[in-house]
Amino acid sequence: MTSHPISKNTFFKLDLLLLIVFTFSCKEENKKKETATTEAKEATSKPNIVVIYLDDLGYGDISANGATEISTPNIDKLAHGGVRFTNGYATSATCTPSRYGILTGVYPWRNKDAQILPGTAPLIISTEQTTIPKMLKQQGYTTGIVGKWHLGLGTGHVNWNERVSPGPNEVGFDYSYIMAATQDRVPTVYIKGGHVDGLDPNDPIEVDYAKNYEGQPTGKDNPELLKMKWHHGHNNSIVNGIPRIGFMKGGEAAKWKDVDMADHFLEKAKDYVKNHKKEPFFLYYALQQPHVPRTPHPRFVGTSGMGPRGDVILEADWVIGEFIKTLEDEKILENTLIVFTSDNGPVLNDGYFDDAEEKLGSHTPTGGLRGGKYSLFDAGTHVPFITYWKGTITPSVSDALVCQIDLLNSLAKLADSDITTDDSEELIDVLLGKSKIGRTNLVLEAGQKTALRSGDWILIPPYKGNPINTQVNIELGIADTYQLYNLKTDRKQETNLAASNPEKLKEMVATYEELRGETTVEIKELELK
Ligand code: NG6
Ligand code: CA
Repeated sequence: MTSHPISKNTFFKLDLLLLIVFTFSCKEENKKKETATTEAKEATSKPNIVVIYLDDLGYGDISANGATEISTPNIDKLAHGGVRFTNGYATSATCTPSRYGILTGVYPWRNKDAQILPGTAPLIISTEQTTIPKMLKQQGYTTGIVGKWHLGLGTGHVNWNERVSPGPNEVGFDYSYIMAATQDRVPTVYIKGGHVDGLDPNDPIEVDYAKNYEGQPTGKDNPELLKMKWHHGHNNSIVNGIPRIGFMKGGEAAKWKDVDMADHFLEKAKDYVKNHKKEPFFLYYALQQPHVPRTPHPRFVGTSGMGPRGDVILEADWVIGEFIKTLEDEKILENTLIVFTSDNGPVLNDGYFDDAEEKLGSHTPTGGLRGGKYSLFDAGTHVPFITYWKGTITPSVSDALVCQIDLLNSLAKLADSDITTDDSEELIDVLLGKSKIGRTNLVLEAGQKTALRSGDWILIPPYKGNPINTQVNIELGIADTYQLYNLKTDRKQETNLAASNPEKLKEMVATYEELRGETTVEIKELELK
């Protein structure tokens, strides 16, 4: 039987077809591979960058840093999957200067206006100045802020019923959804792209920090209206039963609900991620916890057993978990560098009766460091500091000295920008866990007084003033003589070595003087010796 000629031909044709299909699919495959490599290349050269910034969270407030009385599993996941810094610093012991430092890469003590601001203060970042979002924008990033601002708005008198500017949008943020100052300061409204969100034009807002509006109740005169009692300060306008700092009238429909703030900001942060997942983005997500007034959502009330301060830390931890889940769901977690830190150290009673002291138990928000918020002692500025980048950062613990002010030069390096500031140090390898050589020197600030950390040593120059802020019950680090501590051997700053180690003192004073550019009388005396 001879084979059928047609069938032979058909086989031949089939072979050819298969070959063509194979070659084509190989080419397609290669093309796919090529695109994947380019994408991967782009992914590592331009990762999304998220800064998660807590407000008044202490070094010891997270279980990753040793807290045993409170559990923060979501923050711990970042810490255990990334670099957990044991010597990470904010520039300052209060909010406004630290926020100035982290965003501009400039020491806040260089700007006399970088002090805790009222809600009516003008913007303290110059629109000409370098900022992280501005630098990243030049590198093709889209930039956003969600949460606490507290760097001033406008140029003088603000009309809250018109677009408020300059503000975050004028210093580099494409998108902004903020609270102007703090949760305890008026105006108690959210501001979106400069406009008060949900404002009824028939109910205009007025804000004044000097005098009340006629007929408006205050915390001081109307204690019967209060759901939360004030301890010191915080006795002006009442919003949601909470007395605030400053006076405010109108804007009823726009007023925030304190207990919903965490969910509200989370929604905005999640939306931001979803809307920008296809472009490299920078998100500065500034949570309000655990700053006063501490107002956990009812879901979290009583969950910590430590009163509202513990409850809002758990709430913040949950929020962070939800936020990370969003990055995961959108499949961009592996292409996102997350920096987690806090603007300053912890405080218990910061002006309201909220059981923070009474229900603390054996929890130590400072993690055993001395002082707290407002203090030149270490707990004022030595804060939780974590970097996380799934698949890129190898988990480790780093003792390197790093400061939030270093983000500017470091992120510039990461994003291939040559923009830098003099005060910021380029430490991207340290932040990514590839090097453990951090800064040598860092000038720390509290209430516009400064100290020096150099290696393991801390120098606090002599200052006049009360050594303790009795209202918040925190030692400020103020003394009329030099203080010199070695953090390595004396983490609690209990032993002042200034008298016993004059050599080190002299060296530290010289470094401090050089960095600060000023000479105190006492320093001159030292030089004469
Ligand atoms: C203080 C407030 C304090 C807090 C702080 C700012 C009083 C008596 N105390 O002036 O409650 O709001 O300012 O905190 O008003 S920060 O974290 O934003 O710097
Ligand atoms: Ca703060």
